[in-house]
Amino acid sequence: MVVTDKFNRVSFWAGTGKRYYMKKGFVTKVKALILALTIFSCSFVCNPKEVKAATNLNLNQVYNFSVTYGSPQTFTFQTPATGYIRVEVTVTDVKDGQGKTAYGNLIDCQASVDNKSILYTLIGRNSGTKASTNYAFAPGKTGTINVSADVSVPWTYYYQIKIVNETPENFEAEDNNTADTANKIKTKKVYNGILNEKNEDADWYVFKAPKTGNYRFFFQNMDDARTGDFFYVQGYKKKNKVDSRIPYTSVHAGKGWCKSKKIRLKKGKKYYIRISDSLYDSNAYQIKVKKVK
Ligand SMILES: [Ca+2]
Ligand SMILES: [Ca+2]
Repeated sequence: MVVTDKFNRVSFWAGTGKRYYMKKGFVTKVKALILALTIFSCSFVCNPKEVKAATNLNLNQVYNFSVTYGSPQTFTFQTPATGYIRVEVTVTDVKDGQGKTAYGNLIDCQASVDNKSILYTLIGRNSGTKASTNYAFAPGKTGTINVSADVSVPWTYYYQIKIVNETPENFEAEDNNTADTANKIKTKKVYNGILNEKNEDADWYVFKAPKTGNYRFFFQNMDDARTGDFFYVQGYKKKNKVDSRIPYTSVHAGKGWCKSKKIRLKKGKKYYIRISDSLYDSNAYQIKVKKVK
């Protein structure tokens, strides 16, 4: 936009985001406008990646795209209100410069949420579907997927993207990484959660005893036993006071429900559980609490 300021200078915005100034006597507004348009159009030609808006993808929808060498593609998505996500990518076909099916070269696919990498893989015609592991994030975070063909051949790679959103019942609500943001749990319900990559996630839960009595907490590692995965649980009498009745204990895949000792609580007393430190990435788990004799 061309304007004249109090110093009698003509200025205009260019596509580069800069404001350019000129003396009014030097150039007319019309000339400034022509120059602005020239620089703006040049910015399109010179920096196509900067001005091309990324395509936003919906969850649980299959998208078909194609990519060629020298034209990397960027997509965005938003993390869901509940449940967990994973990104799935499949190369469905590859054509060479003559339009014949080609094999051998791979495309590069990277996905991240909030600058945390969740997928980095090379995919070809025979790779099948490559998927990230499952991740639980706070709602409304922006995810990014970058796809590129890095080998300098005139091939076209056809591929599919699906961002899967699974929504188990009573699923944890991130961010619950501190006692202050603990998720509330009650008896007679099973709660589901996922620990993202090791040392990057902790899930806090708080239980408020509805009656004075004994309670027992149960934890289950939902990963396949063959993964050898485990995570840790720790009980807290208060937000910052660990309880030796539920010491820092590992919960292993394939072991079913692991139960705590009896915890005696007065009516209205809060008790905290911290689930953390999964050995590998994306450890799914369940937690429940029962009143016992
Ligand atoms: Ca979590
Ligand atoms: Ca968490």
